[in-house]
Amino acid sequence: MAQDAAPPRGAPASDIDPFSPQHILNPYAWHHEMRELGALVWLTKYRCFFAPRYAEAFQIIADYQSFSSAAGVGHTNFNKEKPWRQPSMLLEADPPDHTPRRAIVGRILSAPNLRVFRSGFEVEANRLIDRLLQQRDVDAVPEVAQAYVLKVFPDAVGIADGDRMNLLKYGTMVFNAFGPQNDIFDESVRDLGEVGPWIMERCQHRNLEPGKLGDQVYQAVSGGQITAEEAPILVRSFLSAGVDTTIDAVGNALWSFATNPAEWAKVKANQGIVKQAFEEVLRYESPFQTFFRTTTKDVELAGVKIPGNEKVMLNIGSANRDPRKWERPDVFDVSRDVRGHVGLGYGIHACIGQMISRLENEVLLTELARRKVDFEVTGPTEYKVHNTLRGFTKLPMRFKQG
Ligand code: OVV
Repeated sequence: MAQDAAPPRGAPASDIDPFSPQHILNPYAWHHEMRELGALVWLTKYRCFFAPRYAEAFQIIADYQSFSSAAGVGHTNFNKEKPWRQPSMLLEADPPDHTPRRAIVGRILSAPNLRVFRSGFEVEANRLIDRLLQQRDVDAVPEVAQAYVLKVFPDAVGIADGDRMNLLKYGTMVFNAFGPQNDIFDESVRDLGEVGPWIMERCQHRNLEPGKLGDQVYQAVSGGQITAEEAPILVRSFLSAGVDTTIDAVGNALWSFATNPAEWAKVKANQGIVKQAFEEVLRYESPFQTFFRTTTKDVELAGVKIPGNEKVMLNIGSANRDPRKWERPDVFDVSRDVRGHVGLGYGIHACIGQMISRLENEVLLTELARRKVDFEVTGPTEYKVHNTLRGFTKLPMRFKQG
């Protein structure tokens, strides 16, 4: 690891490129290296700080007054550069603007409001499992994770069937755009085509099934809580954030259990631990790995003075495997006390869709466990080369009745 002779601004420096395909595909070794290097590391290539350990990552996401989201949670600083799309009203906003929007959407995505969806998710999970037990050999990315999530989630939002692969193209772009404008970013822009307008059309009230989650956002317009112009942008957040992340979580869960059969045996023996086991998946293989905040003023962090309007990079995958916080962090252990993991963030910007994503995953895992289904990895897997998400592009698996 080459280091500058004089590390800028009192922090150790590294010339590593966290967004190179090699590092994306094998993240845990360089996470370890960065955590050992320091609590705050200056990335010479991107001219920004990186907080690789749990304590500072937590401090940053908890302190939304010093570490802003309104300048974007990607590498692009909206104070200096124009964002590629109209900013999210939730993700890319600070209080006070953020607060009422969060309250409205938070209520729509709350556990009590989602209860009506459970039985439908169970039906779809069981249909899928029937299919898997018949086929036996599948690529679990398209045939399990994508098939299930692209069915149940857009249905819950109230999006019509058809062209749902567009949701994946859009999500890929949205999450790659949180990284630097590298080749990975350029490729997802090229793939985008007419998907942007397609997404915005799906967000219009006339295209959303009455009573479902998207329509509920528009009901807040008639209630006077948000304006008619704001509603489609809020629905856009569902479609941006809710698809890829949950698909990756399903794939990462299947892989984690398949490669740790003793842990799956515990879940089969006691489905009461599914919830906790899924949280361990989020810690062990966090789908949303990398994002940024922007300092609102001079801030001192880990003894380093960071000037205002500077990007600070976080990696929750690294925080979730920091041995300063976790015992045996590289071990997948569904029995551990996983409370405090930051796989879904923390504080005012903690994942607002966490209850529906958990519901999707918990229902699928519960049904697999209840039916005593076993699954194994049967061939070479491939991870996505993606600026911010960790998940599989290829996951060959065999499912069988245990
Ligand atoms: C958490 C997240 C990721 C991507 C997009 C959005 C949110 C959004 O609100 O659009």
